[in-house]
Amino acid sequence: MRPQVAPPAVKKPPVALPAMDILAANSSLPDQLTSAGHATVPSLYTPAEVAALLRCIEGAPATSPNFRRSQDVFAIPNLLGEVPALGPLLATPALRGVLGVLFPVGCHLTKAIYFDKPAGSNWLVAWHQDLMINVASRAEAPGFGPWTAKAGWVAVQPPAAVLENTVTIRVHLDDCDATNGALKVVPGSHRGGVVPAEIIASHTAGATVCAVPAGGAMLMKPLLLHASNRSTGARPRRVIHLEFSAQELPAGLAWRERLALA
Ligand SMILES: O=C(O)CCC(=O)C(=O)O
Repeated sequence: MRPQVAPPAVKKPPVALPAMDILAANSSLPDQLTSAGHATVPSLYTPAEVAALLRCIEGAPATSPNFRRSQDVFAIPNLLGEVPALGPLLATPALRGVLGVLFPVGCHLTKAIYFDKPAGSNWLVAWHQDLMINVASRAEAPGFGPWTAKAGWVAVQPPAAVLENTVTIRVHLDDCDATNGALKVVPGSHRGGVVPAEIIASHTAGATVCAVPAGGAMLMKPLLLHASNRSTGARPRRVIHLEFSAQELPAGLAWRERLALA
């Protein structure tokens, strides 16, 4: 009798969730964002999708003056303008599903930045809220201001309603915890509106660290107080920071990076 040989084990690739399951798995996100101002989606991208995102970023010619590279920081603002091939890789059914839950009437991308916190770097971010939006050019509109303009970039603080309508999705490309610069947040702090800079330090009791696995995403409202420590470990911390909104700007103002990704 011929010996029975077990067939080689086949490692199945992670299966994408059907649309109904994405909806069910993420149905509590709007409530979490309303109450705590942040939430975690532990597996938004599969390992293969993360690898493809990293290949795309690493393969981009780093000649643009917009790429900010130093020993401590590597950041690419206007990420999808600089590396357009990332758009289709990011717009998976899972991301579209989450956006559908967050913005049932549709939304657009308003900002995209790639951040690396290289191992051993000294980069940290002090407590702050994300108050500014990037616009194509300056135009006076009620409730918009103050303005800043730097190196061809025009930014403005919009009325709180615009910020309240925005959700940031930080896609983590590495496992991230307190040792490699995970974001710290003050849960619920977005509900207090804009906190004057001089009293932010007195509002950080109750801060929590948002650890996120590679392929996961951390979601937050821009008015949430947040910060990040320098990395103390040897692991990188690569993040794609995406901001989405359903908000249209008043006549004369336009989002600088507006893109229909969803
Ligand atoms: O990625 C970080 O560590 C901080 C980024 C941040 O605070 C921001 O983009 O507003």
